[in-house]
Amino acid sequence: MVQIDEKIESMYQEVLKRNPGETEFHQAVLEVLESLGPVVAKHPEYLERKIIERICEPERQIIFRVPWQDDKGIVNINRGFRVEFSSALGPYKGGLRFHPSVYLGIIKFLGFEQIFKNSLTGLPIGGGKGGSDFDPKGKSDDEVMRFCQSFITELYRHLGEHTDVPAGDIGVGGREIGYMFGQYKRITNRYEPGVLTGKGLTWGGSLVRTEATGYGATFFVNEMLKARKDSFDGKICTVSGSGNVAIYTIEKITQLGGKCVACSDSNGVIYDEKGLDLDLIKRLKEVERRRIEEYVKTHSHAKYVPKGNIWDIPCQVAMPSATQNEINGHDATTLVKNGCIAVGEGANMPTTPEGVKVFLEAKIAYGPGKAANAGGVATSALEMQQNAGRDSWSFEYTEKKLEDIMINIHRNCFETAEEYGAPGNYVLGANICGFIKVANAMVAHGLI
Ligand code: NDP
Ligand code: 2IT
Repeated sequence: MVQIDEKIESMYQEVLKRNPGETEFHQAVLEVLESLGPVVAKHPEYLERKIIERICEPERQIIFRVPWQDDKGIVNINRGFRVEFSSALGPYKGGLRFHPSVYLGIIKFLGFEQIFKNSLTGLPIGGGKGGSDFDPKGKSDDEVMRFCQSFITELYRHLGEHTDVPAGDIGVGGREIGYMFGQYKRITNRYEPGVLTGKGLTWGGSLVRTEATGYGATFFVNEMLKARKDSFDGKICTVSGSGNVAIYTIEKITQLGGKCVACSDSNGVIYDEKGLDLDLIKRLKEVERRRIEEYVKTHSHAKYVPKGNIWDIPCQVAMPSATQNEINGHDATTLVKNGCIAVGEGANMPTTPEGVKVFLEAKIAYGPGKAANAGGVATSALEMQQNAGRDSWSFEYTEKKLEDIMINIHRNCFETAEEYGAPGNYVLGANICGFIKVANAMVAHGLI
């Protein structure tokens, strides 16, 4: 058992008891609670008001049936979720994940992380997350549309620009947001763009939202490198996944002078020592919805390793951008041994607790997801801002805002870590800085 402040230990035990079997949620809670000992020592009011116990209990959890018909006319039933975790700082905000592995424990870990991530952005957004165990892989556009329509036909009653504003996550991108927005509009008879983010550019979307998570994570790593008087210039980088976050991480790293040599999907790893051909990856993944192994059909010099482990490939910067717990203790040790000096988490909780320990002990620049990948949701908040003002901003203006937000998050995490006696520990910095703002709002709002 990891040592945590004893006052907090019993709170964690209570979380385990109240949420049996939700291992990812337990992991996310423990990681935050482990940072909070010195915070409650300084702020006894948080203990009196039971802020930690309250923050670990979602304000509302919605679980619903999603029936839909496939192209053969066969009826399918999936389960839908929306966990509205915290509205202390604004309307519930967070993505929807469509993946067969989704169950309540995954949505709760993501929703819990989202509270602190959204707080770090400095923008007025609370934390929530949702999704379904629906598997979009291999489904036709019509099947995806019917599923999305059924999903939103139940969820719409809980949404609203001042209430709860979903967006994308794994398996949910522009296509799915379009179908959900269309159905929301039809049911409510309201053109309410602020109800979903990640919309298309001609119907309320924001420039840079597509790029935001990957660009933001890369800006964050760039700041960590600058703090060590270093840069991306000439660095060999590996980026796991080949979805939205991975693609725009590769793009920004390349723009900043780094060289990405590997990416992946759940089937295997692509290694291209000449540097990844991003135009090809975009065409395969964004346009044709194919698997990454097809990369080698165009570039025969590149290698595809089925079931390969991307973290075995030597790199100086690693950007996990696929899913939770994709870097274990062994992978982290391999990365450090192979000369990795920085890790920026585009994905949510991609590193296991053992892996995190390895990175912290090696004192490499380690940017945890809730700080490093906050650029996606921050740009969602910018999309909401543009929707509220019936405005649309240029790419350059929006990207500059994103970069400033990431610089700010980095500075706040860096300074908080120093203030609490753990210089360079962005895990502690992010957890404490994210938590305090939410806790103070909760104290101000009274016992609700
Ligand atoms: P996408 O669906 O666009 O891409 C996901 C990628 O990760 C795919 O390459 C997928 O491979 C791979 N992947 C997913 N699940 C697994 C798994 N269980 N094992 C191995 N590989 C897997 O999703 P995003 O790029 O949007 O999301 C990636 C990560 O970034 C997630 O952790 C998400 O929570 C996080 N994130 C996303 C944000 C956003 O704005 N989209 C914002 C902040 C964080 P395959 O096709 O084989 O499944
Ligand atoms: O994990 C995340 O921050 C997201 N999937 C983006 C959430 C959002 O509301 O843009």
